[in-house]
Amino acid sequence: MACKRGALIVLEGVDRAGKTTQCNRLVEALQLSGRPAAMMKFPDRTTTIGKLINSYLESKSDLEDHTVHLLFSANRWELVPLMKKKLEEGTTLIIDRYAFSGVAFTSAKPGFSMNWCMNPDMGLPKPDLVLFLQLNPATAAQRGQFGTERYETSSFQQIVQRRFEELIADTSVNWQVIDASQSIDEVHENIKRLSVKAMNAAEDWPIGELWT
Ligand code: ADP
Ligand code: FDM
Repeated sequence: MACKRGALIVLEGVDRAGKTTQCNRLVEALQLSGRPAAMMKFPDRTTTIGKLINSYLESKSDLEDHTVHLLFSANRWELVPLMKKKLEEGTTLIIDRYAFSGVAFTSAKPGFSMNWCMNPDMGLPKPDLVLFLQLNPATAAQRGQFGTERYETSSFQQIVQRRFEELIADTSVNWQVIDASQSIDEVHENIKRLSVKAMNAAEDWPIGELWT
């Protein structure tokens, strides 16, 4: 590696926990401090696969449950060459949802084991840090109603939350749970501190492989 690599930092959490707000704030703060950083988001709805996913999420089309799970995973794999290129160039990537959402959402459907759901994402670039924005449903509700997309119901989201809790128990991943009920500035300060620490720790290590 000619230069120090960037870190792969993922934000996960329930709907309206503040993931998108905090990804934007973090990228802005890192760039202002002179550290190259870029944001990515999964699903990336702009690719051919992403457009199929978008149509499914908007309930404009139906897809068989295994099939859509594999499409979400394929949507990550198709961006792996770009992700690796950026990381190796020294850019830190801040990602809004990743394989953890993939597993939590599909395994919340009847008949899906977490193990089956994890398989297609095994070997993806491993995040150096996964920040879980924790927010109780009552506080989330105060931030606005659910939208109209698939999965946006409180009963489904409760199961998703339980699946996330099981994933957080996996110590092979560097999870940090953040109290997302604090103000936007307070959450940002916590996230920035943990991210800078993870960036400094990652620079001398190769990119890992998730769940292998
Ligand atoms: P997510 O990406 O997790 O669904 P968003 O970042 O889109 O969440 O935020 C959802 C809503 O909550 C937005 O209106 C945003 O301005 C607001 N919000 C985000 N973080 C906070 C916070 N810490 N306190 C209060 N409102 C917040
Ligand atoms: N989602 C997201 C999945 O079901 N699987 C995945 O792999 C990923 C990355 O898609 F309901 C779900 C989670 C959420 C929806 O919504 C994406 P946003 O608002 O674009 O994050």
